[in-house]
Amino acid sequence: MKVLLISPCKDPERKRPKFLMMPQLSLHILEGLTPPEHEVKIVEEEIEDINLDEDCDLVGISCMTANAPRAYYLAKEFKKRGKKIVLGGVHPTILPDEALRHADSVVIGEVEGIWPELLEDVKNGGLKKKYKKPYPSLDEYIKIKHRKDTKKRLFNVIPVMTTRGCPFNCDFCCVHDIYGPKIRHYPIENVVRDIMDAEGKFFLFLDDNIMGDTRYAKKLFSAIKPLKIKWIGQASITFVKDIELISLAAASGCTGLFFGLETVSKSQLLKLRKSIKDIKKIEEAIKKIESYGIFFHPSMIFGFDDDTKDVFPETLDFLDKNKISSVSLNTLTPYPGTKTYRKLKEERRLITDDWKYFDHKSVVFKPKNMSPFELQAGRLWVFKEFTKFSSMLKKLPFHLDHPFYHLAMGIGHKKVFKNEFKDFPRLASHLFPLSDNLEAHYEYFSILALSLADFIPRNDYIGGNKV
Ligand code: B12
Repeated sequence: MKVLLISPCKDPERKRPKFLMMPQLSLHILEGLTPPEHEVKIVEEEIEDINLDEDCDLVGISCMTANAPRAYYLAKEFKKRGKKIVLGGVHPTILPDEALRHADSVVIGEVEGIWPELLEDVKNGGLKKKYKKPYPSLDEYIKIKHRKDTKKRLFNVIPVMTTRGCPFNCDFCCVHDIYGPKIRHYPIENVVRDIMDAEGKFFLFLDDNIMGDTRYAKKLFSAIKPLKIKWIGQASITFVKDIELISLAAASGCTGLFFGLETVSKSQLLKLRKSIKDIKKIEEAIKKIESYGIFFHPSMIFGFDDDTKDVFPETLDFLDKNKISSVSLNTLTPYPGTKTYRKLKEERRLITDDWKYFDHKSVVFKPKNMSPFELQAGRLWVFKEFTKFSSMLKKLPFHLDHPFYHLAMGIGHKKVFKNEFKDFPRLASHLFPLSDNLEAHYEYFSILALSLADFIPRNDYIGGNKV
């Protein structure tokens, strides 16, 4: 059989630059699990076009919520051409019945232990509607082919996984439900083998928290140290409390970590399930992490119920004060399957159910203490201020150990900001009844939004404290 595996982009009209796109891992795992009698082709739509008339028997499409509408469109087109369709990934796992309306079959959750059986079923004409095998063992070594193609993207970074599952159950996150509350590990020898097989130098651990199980993490870092690689990943800020762990991470080549910091609002921090809830302690943790040569990348969320418009200048002051070079700025997004989604739905605060807006940039609900438009514009205002050249240069003396990385990050962020600035009316079009006309006047609306957000009383703040 010929199997076509697709990762759809959110909007084919607005693809991101190829070099900024992180390579896929899930479809390469599917390819690795495919028995040799079948032929596999992988298409990542962010970087290449999809041929709807591709010669194939089965089309497998992976999607998150934001690109689900595009996945459903592609499913419809391939179905019209007589292909069998199977959908998998985060969104079909959360809403399998919705996904089934667009496909012949849905894989709920992880695909290990399912894929060869599913292919047999297609071959024998017995494809089932749903496949589910919760929390499979990760012991089998799956050889990832074609690492060479993926190496050419995003600083040549190669994606690798070492664990799945998350014990935390944050209100706005679906990972706990998808991968389970228990952390499951890949055998360390398989991770080492995967890294060696990839023949690369720079790796990204996709784990939600690479330090989630400290005993495993310590063993892993000791095992990869001799490989002399550089790596980045995601972690919880608690790990700074364990000096042995932080030293081992740094010695094994860790150069940067992504932290879900979420907010600098004192009252909101107390409500979140966070290990460090005090801003001063967070600032000390940042200094400690950086003292080990590890770059600190926080991810912030705007729009919690405790957030007022003050959250925008407060966040910017925090980023300035701590000389942060790179950051993810998100609006709170109530993903289906999360407590946040259920709460906002119950309170009738959702303003759209069009999944394409569920991307952390658009606002899809009514915030408590500001209008949806103020939330959307306020986030963009922080992004604008953060990416000013003057801000980048002011922080440069504090990044003399990695000056090029600091500047490259700054320039990359500026490019993303410019794209989002242009895209603002589309991202906000669902907030206005005249949405059809907005596209034509996007420049005008972007300027309006930014100047509106400029009313935020930034001068009232010094170092994050109102004076
Ligand atoms: C890496 C990553 C990214 C990368 C993706 C790189 C890439 N090219 O794949 C980047 C940075 C681009 C990214 C972007 C975004 N991401 Co992201 N991302 C992740 C992360 C950390 C890991 C995903 C991953 O690769 N896992 C490893 C693979 C092996 O696991 P998997 O994808 O789940 O695949 C398994 C199964 O789902 C299944 N499967 C998957 N696909 C298919 C397909 C078929 C046919 C079958 C049968 C099975 C199957 O088999 C796989 C193996 O078991 C997850 C967190 C997480 N734990 O999942 C968040 C996560 C998936 N992302 C999320 C979000 C919100 C986003 C963004 C909207 C964020 C933003 N601010 O823009 C964008 C959306 C991009 C888009 N496409 O529109 C959310 C998704 C929530 C949701 N309901 O959609 C997650 C869950 C994070 C979170 N904690 O909320 N992301």
